[in-house]
Amino acid sequence: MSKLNELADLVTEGENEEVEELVKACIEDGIDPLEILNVGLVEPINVLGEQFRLGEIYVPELLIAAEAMKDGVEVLKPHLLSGDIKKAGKMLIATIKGDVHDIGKNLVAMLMESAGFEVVDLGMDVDPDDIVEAIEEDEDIQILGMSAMLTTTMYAMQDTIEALEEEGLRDRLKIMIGGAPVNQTFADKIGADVYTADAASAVEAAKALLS
Ligand code: B12
Repeated sequence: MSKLNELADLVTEGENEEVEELVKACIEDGIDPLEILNVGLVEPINVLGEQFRLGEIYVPELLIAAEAMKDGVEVLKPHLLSGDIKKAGKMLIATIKGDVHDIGKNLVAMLMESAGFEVVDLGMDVDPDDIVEAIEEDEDIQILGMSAMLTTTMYAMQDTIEALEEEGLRDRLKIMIGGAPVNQTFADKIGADVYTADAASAVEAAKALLS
């Protein structure tokens, strides 16, 4: 079995310490950090997601695997960071109100940082008013990124954009959205600038928005 397949199995089983050790071994073997991330750490979560959808596994199994994945990502993080001190721009990112899914949001934040962006991460379950306040207080923020994974929470993105409009802040920013239930049509509908399907394309889109 390849090291990356073994890593994916360990994430699935929630073996935190073994995941950390194997990520280190993969790095020592010279495997591309992005490949370690996508194949070894993220893919098993996607597979479990499908099993969860089919009712084959439950929330605890997901949580255990998600924690193991996060520990692996922490080990990997310094190897993804480019060390480029030139700031590409400043982004505020948050998982929207009512939603505690933060794995995807964290990956976007991490890849944005590795591409030279400064990232302010407000965390998960973030109220629109808190986003507005943070943007009001920091004039350097050029991009707002919002993540939602539930069909019930995606409309909190719209609430946030409306709240920004009310405060006259909307036109100061580029707004990016992401997460399983949203797409470009939804982005257009709520007045966001762009939707992207994954973290790597989020980086490309952010660069394009600011260029
Ligand atoms: C892991 C997970 C959980 C974990 C979350 C742990 C954590 N810390 O995040 C736990 C167990 C806590 C959880 C809880 C729940 N979950 Co859940 N969960 C998932 C699961 C399996 C994977 C999500 C994930 O992390 N994927 C991996 C990451 C890397 O992918 P991603 O999030 O899509 O992110 C990528 C892109 O979307 C994009 N992106 C993401 N955000 C952003 C932001 C920007 C700005 C941009 C540009 C791009 C971008 O880039 C990311 C990286 O490439 C999904 C199933 C799925 N297939 O999505 C269900 C899923 C989202 N959950 C679901 C449900 C129903 C729930 C619960 C309600 C379950 C329950 N009964 O309690 C609760 C909700 C709690 C809440 N209030 O939020 C449903 C939602 C259904 C719906 N239509 O709304 C899903 C789709 C599963 C299903 N098919 O039924 N869940």
